[in-house]
Amino acid sequence: MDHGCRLCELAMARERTLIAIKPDGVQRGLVAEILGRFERKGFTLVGLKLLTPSRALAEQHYGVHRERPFFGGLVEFITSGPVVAMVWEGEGVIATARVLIGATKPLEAAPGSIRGDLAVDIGRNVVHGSDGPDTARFEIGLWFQPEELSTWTPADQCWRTES
Ligand code: DAT
Ligand code: MG
Repeated sequence: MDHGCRLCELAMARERTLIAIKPDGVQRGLVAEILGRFERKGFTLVGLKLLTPSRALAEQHYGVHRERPFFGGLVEFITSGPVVAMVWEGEGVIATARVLIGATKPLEAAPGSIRGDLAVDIGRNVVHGSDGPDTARFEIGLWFQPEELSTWTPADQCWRTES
């Protein structure tokens, strides 16, 4: 799809991903720590709310894992308390957020990544991030109404990106 034209550049710059601080991250008081890593990196926060997900939301969100043995426990966990759902924007944000988050198994996650620094158990890996453009679009639509997202440009954007 990307053939280097101005429209593609604009679409890439407006790329968005769904990041969620799971109940363990909220309970452990890690909201500012996790949110701050995306903020300090230079991405733009365009959606933010705290909610305890319904079972229906959780089952849709993790629908691709429906047949896996851990699905029931995963849904129980993600619905067990408040989650901080966020939408972050920026060029390459989907893939780069996954790097910032680190591997699914925290013991294998690189030091410096969120899971590498802050978690030890795959069932308590503190944060979710969309894994690709189609997933990101689906998950953002699932967690947020369009009017809950703000399209804006930080006043210092020219100090973050050259163009
Ligand atoms: P990720 O969250 O890194 O995208 P995933 O989409 O494969 O990982 O799985 C979603 C979540 O399900 C993951 O964050 C933790 C849980 N999970 C995945 N594999 C698991 C397993 N083998 N045992 C227990 N929980 C697992
Ligand atoms: Mg995933």
